[in-house]
Amino acid sequence: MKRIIFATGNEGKLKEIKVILEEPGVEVISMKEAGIEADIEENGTTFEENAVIKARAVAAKTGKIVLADDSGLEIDYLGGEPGVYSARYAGEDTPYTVKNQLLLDRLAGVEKERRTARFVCVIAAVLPDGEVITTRGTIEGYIGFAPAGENGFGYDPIFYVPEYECSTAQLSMEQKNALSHRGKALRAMKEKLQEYLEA
Ligand code: ITT
Repeated sequence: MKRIIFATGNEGKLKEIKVILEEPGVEVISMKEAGIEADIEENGTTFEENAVIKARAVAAKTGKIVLADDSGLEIDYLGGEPGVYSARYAGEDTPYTVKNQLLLDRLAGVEKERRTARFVCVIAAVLPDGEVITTRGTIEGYIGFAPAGENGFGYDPIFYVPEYECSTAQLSMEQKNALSHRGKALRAMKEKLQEYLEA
């Protein structure tokens, strides 16, 4: 059994990641499940930098392959905010009902055409020999006029996709994974790791 340690404390991400990466012979475990504690300071200025910081911090404590995800929501009307600060926007512990409403308020009166946004995800892998690989995925959409849906996590209730004209919180996990930033970045990573996973 190949075990991949995923350097994340975000349960919503972990659920999506397991569905995409796990297959017979490959198991994904969180750093908590691996018994690894790491206090990681995400002080990078890009998704790439932060993903590598997280994967390296955990890789330093194990000889196994470690993956990390750094992701966020870019809203064009707000100059790309909250971007790399998505988790910290309006305070790390502020509930997403509040964060989502704040963003909706900042877009009050803005018509649909100017509410364009995207989710971005960068996956970093640190291999046991120290080699670092990154992959990136995005999904284009727009900020809706009201939150909707109970699935997913974070900003999903306000992020709408033109493919379905509904929020990503209204999609099943399978539907979201097929289109999402994380799905795309993880599938690209899976391909790059194929050799390693088969070994
Ligand atoms: P880890 O660093 O422990 O993985 P985190 O939540 O702090 O967890 P990030 O620093 O990468 O992760 O922040 C990403 C934030 O972007 C996340 O907390 C959400 O607010 C938002 N986000 C990313 N992907 C999302 C998705 O698929 N749906 C909704 N919100 C998402």
